[in-house]
Amino acid sequence: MKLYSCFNSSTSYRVRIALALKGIEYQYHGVNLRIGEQSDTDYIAINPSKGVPVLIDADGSKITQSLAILYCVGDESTLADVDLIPQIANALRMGCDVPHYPHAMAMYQHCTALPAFQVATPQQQADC
Ligand SMILES: N[C@@H](CCC(=O)N[C@@H](CS)C(=O)NCC(=O)O)C(=O)O
Repeated sequence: MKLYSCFNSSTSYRVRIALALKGIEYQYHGVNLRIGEQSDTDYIAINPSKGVPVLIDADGSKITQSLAILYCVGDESTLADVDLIPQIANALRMGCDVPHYPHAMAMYQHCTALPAFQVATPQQQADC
């Protein structure tokens, strides 16, 4: 299985969390959105929409929408957290007043202490 991902893409981050929660191993392919690698001819052949993430299965099946990937690999009970954690991480990174929302912060702190969430963070990716 291959995952095309950008380390600081929230849609990639949610897929990395879901794959880690399920213990699914994959080859990581970084796509640097900052320098426009999503528009390289080779990458457009993989995803004509010029975005990440893309998951390609061993049989060549390809999914180019993060929510569809979550649906295929996911567990309904974790989908909300998997979606929300990257959004909270971005909000914190951008200096938003997330601590004003104690339930969201509690969920963030609980989830980010779990190994599957930790291996998926932007800082842990090869292209960071
Ligand atoms: N609906 C898509 C949206 C994916 C998306 O917006 N990806 C962003 C990164 S978070 C992207 O690849 N942007 C390309 C660009 O900035 O040119 C999904 O959920 O997978």
